[in-house]
Amino acid sequence: MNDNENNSNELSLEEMETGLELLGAQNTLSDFIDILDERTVVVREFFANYRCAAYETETKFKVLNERFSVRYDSNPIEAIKVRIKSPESILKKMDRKNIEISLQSIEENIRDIAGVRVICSFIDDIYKIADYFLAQDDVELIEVRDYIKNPKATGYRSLHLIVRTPIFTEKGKKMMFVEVQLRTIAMDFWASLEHKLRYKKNLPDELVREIGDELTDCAYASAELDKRMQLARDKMEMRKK
Ligand code: 0O2
Repeated sequence: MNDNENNSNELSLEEMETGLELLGAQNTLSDFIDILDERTVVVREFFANYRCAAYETETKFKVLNERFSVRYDSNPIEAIKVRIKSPESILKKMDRKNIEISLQSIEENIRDIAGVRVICSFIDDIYKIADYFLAQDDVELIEVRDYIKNPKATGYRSLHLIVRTPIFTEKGKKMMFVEVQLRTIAMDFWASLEHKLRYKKNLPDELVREIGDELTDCAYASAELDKRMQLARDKMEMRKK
């Protein structure tokens, strides 16, 4: 909303002050604003920690890509994307998993607030990059979900790693959960389009089913494409030796 718009639902400072007095509040308006600010700072710090963890992890992959380019004369990583789960998406997940609503409980139970997506050219590169990443002594592996070897029913493929990695705050070292999703360009292309189509609203059930089947077929086709590209690369590598 435009700042200049006059919103009749908003209270002026004087009205808020009078309201607090009427409620018999002990705090002055400035105390009240301080309390709100403190809470906001805690929440901002909470999300900032995840952003830092995602940036630290992103840097690790950038560095790995650089090392590979020197050593093997190739860049296995095409792109890296960082995302922080939205509060709305966190709340939905908490509801689905029946998790108590508190920052501590979110921190302990939701492990994909910081997400780093690494897009590689070839399937082999995914496993190679994952191995080098996990070999770093400040990366603690919590869980691997290999949706490349075992695709989801939708056809979704990616290698998911849940790790814990440190960030360094003014208060000291803090271990943070990060979810890393490694995929090929074809896997990413499919997942991005599928995500857009799957969440289109107000479609009749019949059409949703039909599109779902079509998308699963596309996933098989894109997996086939990945295999053929890998084979082509293997042939070239053999030739070089
Ligand atoms: P967003 O917007 O990326 O946050 P868990 O509670 O961890 O056991 P969860 O979170 O369902 O269960 O874990 P899963 O299925 O291993 O991985 C979830 C993430 O993988 C999703 O994040 C997607 O990013 C991706 N994903 C999984 N299945 C599919 C799929 O069928 N299609 C697409 N396009 N992506 C998929 P979020 O939390 O759903 O969303």
